Amino acid sequence: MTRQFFVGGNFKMNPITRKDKLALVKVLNDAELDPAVEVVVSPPALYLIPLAESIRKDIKIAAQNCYFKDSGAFTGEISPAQLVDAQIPYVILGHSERRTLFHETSEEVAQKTSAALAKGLSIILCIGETLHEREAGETGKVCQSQLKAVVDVLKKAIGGDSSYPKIVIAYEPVWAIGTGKVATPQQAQEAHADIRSFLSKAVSSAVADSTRIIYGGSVNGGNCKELSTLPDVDGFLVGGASLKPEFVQIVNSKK
Ligand code: G2H
Repeated sequence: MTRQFFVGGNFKMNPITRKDKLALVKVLNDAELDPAVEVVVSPPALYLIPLAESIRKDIKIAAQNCYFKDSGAFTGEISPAQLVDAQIPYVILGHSERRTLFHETSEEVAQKTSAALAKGLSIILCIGETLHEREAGETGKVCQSQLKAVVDVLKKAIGGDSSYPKIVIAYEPVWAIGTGKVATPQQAQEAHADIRSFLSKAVSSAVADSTRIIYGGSVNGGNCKELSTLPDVDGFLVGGASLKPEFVQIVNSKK
């Protein structure tokens, strides 16, 4: 099964000025990007619509989070329905910064995933273990339990397994995020193969075969090429390096 390579840029709470944003858009708009790659960038909520209006149309936009309700008294939140209305096609859910700093549980991430899928959004679903969990030999167990929460909710949701083509799983070991400490190719391949094998048992071999599993955690222009050749690595979710011109090199890592 051929899975389309996917590269996401997670700008997190950057860039902080309109000028920075414009410079970044110009780099991307002027770049020669591999047309075979699906490219998605995810700015802070404030910039979603202006970025969608100014960036080239072959680059898609993702929100960095959303709530599970459509509307109501939920100060500070954005709903899946509002993202759809704003023509934003993707949302990142379950990023480790949301799980750790904002105490989101796997059950909440699953609830948001289900609500976002029901509105027609595509999801970049982040999972991954902490250093402590890796050292305790719990990488597989942690990733599976984070993923199982979503699998369980989708089993009961309308549409069920038919939702999986709209989910890209981002394996992001927490110890590699923003630390400059990237997973070795062997660590990444092992974790991705393990996630795929879990999907095969928990959902189906067809879903396991077709679901894109991307790697995130200190990906840059220097390490992307080797990681891109791994059989179960279908792309990247890039943080720090997505704010720099080297993001173009990461998009083109298969070229
Ligand atoms: C992981 C990644 C993007 P960075 O959070 O999601 O960030 O590439 O800065 O480690």
